[in-house]
Amino acid sequence: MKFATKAIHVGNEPNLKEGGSGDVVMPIHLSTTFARSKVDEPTAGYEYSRSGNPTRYALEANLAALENGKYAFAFASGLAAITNILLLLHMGDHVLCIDDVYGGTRRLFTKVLLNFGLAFTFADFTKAQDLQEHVQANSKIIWIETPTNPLLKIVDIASVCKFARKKGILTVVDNTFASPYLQQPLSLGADIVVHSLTKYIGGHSDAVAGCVVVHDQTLAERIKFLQNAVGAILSPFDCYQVLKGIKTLAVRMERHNQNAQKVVAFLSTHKKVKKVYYPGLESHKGHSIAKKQMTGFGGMVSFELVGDCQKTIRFLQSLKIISIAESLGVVESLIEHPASMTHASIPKEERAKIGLTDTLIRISVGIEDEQDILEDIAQGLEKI
Ligand code: P1T
Repeated sequence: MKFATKAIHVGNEPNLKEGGSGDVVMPIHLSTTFARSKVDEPTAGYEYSRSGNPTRYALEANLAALENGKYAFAFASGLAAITNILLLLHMGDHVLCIDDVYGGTRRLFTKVLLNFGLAFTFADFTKAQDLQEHVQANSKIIWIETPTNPLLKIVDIASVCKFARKKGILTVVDNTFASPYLQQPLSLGADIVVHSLTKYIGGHSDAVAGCVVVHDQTLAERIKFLQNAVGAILSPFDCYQVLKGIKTLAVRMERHNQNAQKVVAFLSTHKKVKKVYYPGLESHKGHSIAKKQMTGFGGMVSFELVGDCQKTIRFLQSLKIISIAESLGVVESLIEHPASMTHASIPKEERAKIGLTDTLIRISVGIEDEQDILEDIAQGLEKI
């Protein structure tokens, strides 16, 4: 089955058996618990909704299919999914993380999990040959975001996975920015894929959610255990919302790609724009790797204006259709100032080290008419 078909059908198969209702949409199973006819055996396969729920299983089956994985687990947010992965580790273990990651991920690592005896190194290993100098004897996970948030760096997934596998280190790819439509890390050798479903996969700014996808059965069993033991599961209603969003993922991603390319072309030639970050640009350092491992360059674009931070803020506040808001990957175009919004929890000197300046702007190009998006940006630039 091809991607767009899987997105619509997997998990939503109508139950046409005797007694089945034939719904073409997975119903929302709100029951918190499931009755059984025998004490020692769940009669219909379900016990208690934290450990298993029909609507959640439908979403999880769909997500596993989209990522070409075998097992998926849905969580209450992207950060809840990320936390559950880190709970695979033990005190004293080390994580090597790409230096440019979502500010909330970095905050979780450095301000929460560090206190539980895990160690973290943030480094730019976009050139996979640089990995050797950063791994330690106790390294257990290499954490990749690609494209990264917000600088849109590209990490060579296949090369990193090859290196990690030889050393017995797990590779985790946060695939939120690409979505499984554009990139499938498990097929490139990654052990674990994580998503904030709040973004492209859900796509409509109406559900905060996350997921973990794996191939390996032993890993899957441990993650399932943690999902239940920790309890940060996704509610049946939100599972339904995400399943509904997924049905249009393929068409939405095509439009995000097209609209972003138009925005990039416009910004790249504008005299008030200093720099554009987009992996689709031939001048982007990771362009050839992006071309190899992605089927499109996505809807995220970052850029810097000529001038100072005040000018940057003035531009953002003069936009009319594009909303200033955190989040991304949704039908509406959103714009933000990472230094004071999504990445404000990272100390300024750390931000400076990775090149995240106070004049950086990140836009999540939505699927509105491209002309309206371009006109809004143009009128905003005229005001500064
Ligand atoms: O917001 P939540 O669903 O918990 O997902 C966290 C998360 C994980 N990974 C990446 C790459 C992310 O971008 C995010 C959330 N990011 C934003 C809210 C943002 O505006 O960048």
